Amino acid sequence: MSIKPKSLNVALVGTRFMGKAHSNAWSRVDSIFDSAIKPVLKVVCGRDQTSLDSFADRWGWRETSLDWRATIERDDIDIVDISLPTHMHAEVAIAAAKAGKHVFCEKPMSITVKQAQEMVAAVTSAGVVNYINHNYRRMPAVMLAKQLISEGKIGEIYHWRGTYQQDWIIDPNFPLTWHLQKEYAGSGPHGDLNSHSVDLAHFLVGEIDTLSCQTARFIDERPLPATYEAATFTAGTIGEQKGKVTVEDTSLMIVRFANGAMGSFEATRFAAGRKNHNSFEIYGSEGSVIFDLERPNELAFYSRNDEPHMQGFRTILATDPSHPYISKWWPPGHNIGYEHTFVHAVADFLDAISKGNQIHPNFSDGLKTIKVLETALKSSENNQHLKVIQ
Ligand code: SOE
Repeated sequence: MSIKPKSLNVALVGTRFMGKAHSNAWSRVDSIFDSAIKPVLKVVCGRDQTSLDSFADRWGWRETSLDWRATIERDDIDIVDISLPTHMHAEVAIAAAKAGKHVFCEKPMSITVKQAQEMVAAVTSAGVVNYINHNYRRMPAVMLAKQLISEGKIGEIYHWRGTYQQDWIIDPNFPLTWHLQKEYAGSGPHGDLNSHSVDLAHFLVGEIDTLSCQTARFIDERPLPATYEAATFTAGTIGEQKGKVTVEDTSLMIVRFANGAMGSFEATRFAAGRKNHNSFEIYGSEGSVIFDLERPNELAFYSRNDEPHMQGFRTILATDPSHPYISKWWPPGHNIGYEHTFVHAVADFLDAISKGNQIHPNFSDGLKTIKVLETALKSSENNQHLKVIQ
């Protein structure tokens, strides 16, 4: 007789783009992965009852609540999923940890290092599983890059080149949403996109020791939003009034890793034609790997140890059952994509709970990323080359 998996009740806080991506993952993970824990989509929390009811109906959340604090305190809630704008992450995560709930939190972790340190202290004191959703680690092609690096296939790493380019706010009439206001987002593409690249660099190359950063803003004022549909990044009707943009529009960062490698990070939302172009190149003494989210199932690999007449970048299609997660999905060549990385993350999160393990990146990993990002903003403000905050 098969043992029925234990079930845990999830409370989701936030119903925009990430609330949608997370709901999709929580609702699919049990069908795809044989997790020892079955997540129950118990309560979704939001600010407007009508849209909450529609969201809950669409995604199968059993209850709705306009009060996230009361929901977190409920004895029948086991996991809190934070899919909110960045400025709310710390308050909700700390409340969830203090209530003894496991915490699945969107990136970037927080607006400040201080907030991130308080989040780490709360989850450490509570002994709960905690995770920051830098989902791109869980693309099989990225996991393959990690495997090749760990196997020594590219040798000692000399260079990291990370770029994360989008173009969804290049229109001056895109409204002044929370993403463009420092008090809500902390920063612009630097926190939103470079946080992903820094996490990947930490995962694949190592810790960052010193850095220099420059940021720039291209559009200083934007129309105030009347309505805004986060899921499609499409500005709804805009108001007559204008407001000041208080974050950067682009960030360029040069770093020295603790292991001696050099790195560059570019984040922008003004690269026309780049919709979600997260890519990295890693060059080592024995070879190189290149990942490009516009071709998410592929990893380019070059080995100096191939016979000279055979040397050249090869494209590995990371859809073989030997590649992470693939055996749970489809036969070779039946590609996977962006949404699957969220399913992988919730599967590993549930696995960590069932085994009493940690999942990475956890809040301590996230704190390291926030330290790099905050140091970079200081570097940009003071035009200095700085050592990353310890
Ligand atoms: C917007 O830039 C955004 O939604 C990021 O916030 C996500 O982390 C990224 O995965 C896609 O683009």
